[in-house]
Amino acid sequence: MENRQNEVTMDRPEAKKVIFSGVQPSGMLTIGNYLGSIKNWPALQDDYRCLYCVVDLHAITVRQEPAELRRRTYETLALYMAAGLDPERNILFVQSHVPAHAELAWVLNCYTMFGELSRMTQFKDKSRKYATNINAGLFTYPSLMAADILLYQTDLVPVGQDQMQHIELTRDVAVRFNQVYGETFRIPDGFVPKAGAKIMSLAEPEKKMSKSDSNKNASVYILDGRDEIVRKFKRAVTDSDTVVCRGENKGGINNLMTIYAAFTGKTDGEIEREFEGRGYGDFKLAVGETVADALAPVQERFRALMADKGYLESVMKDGSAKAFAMARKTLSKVYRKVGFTQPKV
Ligand code: ATP
Ligand code: LTN
Repeated sequence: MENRQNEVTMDRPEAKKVIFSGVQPSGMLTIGNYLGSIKNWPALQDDYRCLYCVVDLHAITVRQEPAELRRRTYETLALYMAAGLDPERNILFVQSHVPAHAELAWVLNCYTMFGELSRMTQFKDKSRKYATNINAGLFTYPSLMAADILLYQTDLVPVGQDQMQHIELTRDVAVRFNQVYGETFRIPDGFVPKAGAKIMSLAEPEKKMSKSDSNKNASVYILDGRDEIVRKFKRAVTDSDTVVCRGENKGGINNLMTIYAAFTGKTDGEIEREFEGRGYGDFKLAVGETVADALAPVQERFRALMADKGYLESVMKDGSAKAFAMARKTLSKVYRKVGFTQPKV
C-alpha cells in the first residue's frame, strides 16, 4: 500500500528503502520467530537498507534474569547472522546501545493516547499472563516500538501477524505528529510473510507459538536437537480425523501444514497428495525431519559464532555506530520541532 504522506520528498540521502525489524532477547527463539521473521530477512539485504535490532529494552517489560538476558542478547544477534544476515550488508545492533530509542520513545509517549494503548492485544494478553507485574513499560511498549521504527524513517517493517496492530499504532502516532509539526516521520508499512506469518503452539493450536511459553513441548526452538524436534512433532496435538488436509476444527494439522509448507515451499495441494492414504503419524514424522534438516546448518553457524564473543561484540559496536548516525538526525529534528532548545556550542 503506497501512502500519500511519503510522496512528499523527505530528506533522506539514501536511495534504497529502509527496512527495520527486531526480536526480543526474551527467550530462546522458536520456529515461529524464525518463519515469521528472521528467515525472511536475508532475501531483502541487497535491495533495501536494512536494520535489525535485538530489542533488549523491550525485553525488560517482563522480568528477566540479568545473566540470561545478557547471554540471550548475544545469542539473538548470533542467530540473525546464522540465519544468513551479513553484518556488512545490514546494520545489526542492540537497542540499548543507541540511546535515541529511549529518548524518542519518551516524546512519542506524549503523543500516544491511553485509550490506544489500552486496546493493544499484546498488552491485554501479557497483563493476563504476568498479572503480578503489569508495569508501565508493558503498557507503553508500543511507543518504544514506534520509536524504533520512526527513528530510521523506515519504509517497511517485516513482522509476524501478531505485530501488525503495533504497526498500525505506529502509523497513527506518526501521522498525528506530522499533522501537528509538519512532515517529520515517514509513514511505515508492515509486511507479513506469505507463509509462516502465524505459527501456532504444538500443544494448544489455538494459541500462537511463543518463546516464553512455560510448556517447552508447545514450542520448537531453533536450537533444539534433531531428536528433540522429531519428538515434539510426534507429540503435536491433532484431531480425530486421519486425512492430511486443511479444515475447520483441524487447528493442529493446519499448523503442521503451514510449517511444512514454509520449510519446503510446497503448496497445500502438493502436501495433500504426498500424504494421501498415509496417516498423521507419517506426516508428523516428515514435518519433524524436514524442520530438523533445515535447522541443522543454522545451528552449526550459530555455534561457530557463539564461540567468538569478540567478533559478536565488534558487530554490535559497528552496528550501533551506524544506527546512531541515522537515528540522531530524526531525534534532533523531533527535538527542534517540539520546541526543545539546542544550543550550538
Ligand atoms: P514473547 O513470547 O517473549 O512475547 P515472541 O515469541 O512472541 O516473544 P517476539 O520477540 O515478540 O517473539 O517476536 C519476534 C518476531 O517473531 C516478530 O516479528 C513476531 O511477529 C514474530 N513471531 C513471534 N511469534 C510468532 C509466531 N508464532 N508465528 C509467526 N511469527 C511470530
Ligand atoms: N514488538 C516486537 C519486537 C519489536 C519490533 C520493533 C519489531 C520491537 N521493536 C520494531 C519490528 C519493528 C515483537 O516482536 N514483539
